[in-house]
Amino acid sequence: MNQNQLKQQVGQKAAELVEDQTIVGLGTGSTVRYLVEALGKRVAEEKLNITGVVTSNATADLAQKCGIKLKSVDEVEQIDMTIDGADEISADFQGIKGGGAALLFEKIVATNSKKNVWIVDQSKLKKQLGAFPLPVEVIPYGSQKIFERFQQAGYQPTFRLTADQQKKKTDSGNFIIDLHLQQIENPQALATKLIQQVGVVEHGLFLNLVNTVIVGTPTGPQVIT
Ligand code: ABF
Repeated sequence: MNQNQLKQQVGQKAAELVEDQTIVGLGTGSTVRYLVEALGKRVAEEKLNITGVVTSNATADLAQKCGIKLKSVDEVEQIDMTIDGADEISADFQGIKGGGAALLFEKIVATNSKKNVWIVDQSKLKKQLGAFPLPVEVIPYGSQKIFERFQQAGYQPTFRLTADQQKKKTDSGNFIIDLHLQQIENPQALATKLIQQVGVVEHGLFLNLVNTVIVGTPTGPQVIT
């Protein structure tokens, strides 16, 4: 099975977990695309009655196309379950997210959810975090100063760029600086250090947040809780 088939496998498996009359956080990325399409099918065919809370403009557009009712995170009491992708998951269920530049809204939705489920293909499972560049969302004003401080700290920073080599803007109009750390010995310590930097809005270390991981494998989806 290729990577897309594994993504489809877990997206469809996660859609089966969604209960009627619930509020579902919908993440961002190509794996979540399969989830949203599968949920749209259930809404149309089974009359599944759910409300989606999105984490990016891209997911909002897709969910609307799939006929899923949407509300903002501030319009719901609490989210029953959020299903999202991830870029890396360590053996102790810590994660790096933000490859899709949606980490801020993803973390807002995740921290307002009763339960978080990540859907990934096997390639995302790592012993330790860090091989995937860690995204850090920064406000534009003063971002060059933050970038230089990250350089001095040895974090090997790069600004996330668009196809035409402009600094990419997130849905909130911020920049992303990716830190090429290779390995992160102490994610909690790094998370604390990053968030203390004035001008840093949020980072892609998702720690102690996920409850269930669904992993796509050639023998079928593995649900790990
Ligand atoms: C999103 O899922 C992002 O945080 C992360 O980058 C992405 C993984 O993307 P994909 O499913 O396309 O591999 O939550």
